[in-house]
Parts: sequence; structure tokens; C-alpha cells
Amino acid sequence: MLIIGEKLNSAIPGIRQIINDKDVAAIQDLALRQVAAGADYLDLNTAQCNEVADMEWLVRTVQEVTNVPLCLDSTEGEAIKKGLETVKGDKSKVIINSISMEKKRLEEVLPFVLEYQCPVIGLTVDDNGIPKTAAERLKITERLLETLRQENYDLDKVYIDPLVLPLAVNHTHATMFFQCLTDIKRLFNVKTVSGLSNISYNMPKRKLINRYFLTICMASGMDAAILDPLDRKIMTAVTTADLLLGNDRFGKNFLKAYRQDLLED
Ligand code: THG
Repeated sequence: MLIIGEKLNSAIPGIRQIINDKDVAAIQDLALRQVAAGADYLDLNTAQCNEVADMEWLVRTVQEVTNVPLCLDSTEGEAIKKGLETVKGDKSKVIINSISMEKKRLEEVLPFVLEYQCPVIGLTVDDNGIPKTAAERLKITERLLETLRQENYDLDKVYIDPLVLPLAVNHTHATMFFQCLTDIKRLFNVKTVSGLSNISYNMPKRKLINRYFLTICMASGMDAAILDPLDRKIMTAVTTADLLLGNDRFGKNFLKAYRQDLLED
């Protein structure tokens, strides 16, 4: 499964401070530690700061120390634009996080997806909000994919995020999410992604719930996750689930993680 490291997000209070302080060493340390821990991509979010200017600074600062591809996490066209302009190297590798069927967001961000032909995360939300049922989320997925198809965009580059809602609000939120993942694969054959941690909102033992949720999502066909790669237990769950799901030929990655003493009981 593709790992998108979540740590460089201004919604995390400590990170907001680091971005406001322009603490280059702290950002670069977090970038390098996430990559060393197995992140395939780094998510960058400056929404709680001076979004556009800080996105430019963050992209530059991260790319000074690593070539790992970036996932630009913003709902604002201007921040995505600035991020893309700043990225050096292959811009068509950048994941744009995200578009949706919300009219304003689609109009603002879609042009950059098309200009650079980037992979894109599509949220199952429209101007009526996040639908309550799996069926309605599939309808939005269908409309989003149709919009992209009309623009001759390669649908292999789409990651649909069916959006996790807290279990504490409704005990069916997790099963509905698994249903979305399997249905999106079966009906549309596109990739899926999730941010996971909303599932445990307002519950004790959040990390425990997140970890079990992750493995069921993987078994339901999830292709990518935005998570904290510095959490050894969640990374152990990813490595072990990939082994069990037949995504790890000869157990090569599992054995490598074992030899590096990365697997936690
Ligand atoms: N979907 C998409 N994008 C997203 C989300 C999503 N972007 C934002 C968010 N959800 C995913 N990113 C984060 C980033 C940080 C945390 C949660 C989600 C967070 N981190 C704590 C920390 O680092 O201190 C705790 C980490 C931990 O559990 O160990 O809370 O859903 N498309």
C-alpha cells in the first residue's frame, strides 16, 4: 500500500508553530524521518498558516533534503498553484489533495490537475455536503469520474477518498466506509485513499481503533493511506497486512522490516 506521510500538516499545533517560526531544521528532520520510516509521499498542508506563501516555503524546504514526491493538501487553487510552481523535478508526480464535486473547489483546482496531469485525490462530497449513504457517495464518484473523463484525464491516476466519519456519531460509519471501498473498486476500477483517523474521533484508545480500521480498509482494497509513518505500530500493521493480502512477494518487505527491527508485537 502507498504511504502518504501526514506529519507536515499545519492542523497539528506543534507543526503550525514550526511553520510560523520558519524552522527549517525541524521541517527537514520531520521530512527525512518520515521517508526513512517508509513514506512514499509527503503530505504538505499550510491551511492554518499563511497558506499560499507558506506552501511555497514548505515545498522548497522539504525539497532541499529529499526527492520524495509531494502530496499538496489544500482546497485553495492559489496554494495548489504556488506549490506546483515551486516543486522542482517531475511535477506530474505530485498528488493534488484534493478535488471534489463542490463547484468552487472543482473550478479552482481542476485546471492544475489537467495542466500538469497530476494524480489527484477526489473526495465524495458535493455542495450538499458529505452524503449519509454509500450509494450517494458512489453517485458522486461517478459524476467526478465522468467530469475527468470528459477532460481526457487518465482515470488510473485518480484516488477516490470516500471520507471517514466518526464511529462515535454512528456505529455503521466504519462498515459503510468498507462498503464504499469495495464498491468503488468493483464499479469503477479506480484507486482509493483515506485519512483514517477520523474514525476514532471522540473515542478512547484512538490509535488502537485506527490500526484495526486500517487493516480492514486494506482488506477492502484501499490503495493508499495518509498516516503517521513515525508510529511504529501502525507501520507494523501495514507491513503485516500487505504480507497477508499477497502484496509482498516472498515476504521480502516483511523480512526486511523484521531484520531492521521495525516490527512491533
Ligand atoms: N483525506 C484527505 N486528506 C486529508 C485527510 C483525509 N488530509 C488531512 C487529514 N485528513 C490527514 N492528515 C492528518 C494529519 C495529522 C493527524 C491526522 C490526520 C494527526 N496527527 C497527530 C500528530 O501527528 O501529532 C497524531 C498522529 C498519531 O495518531 O500518531 O492527528 O481524510 N484526502
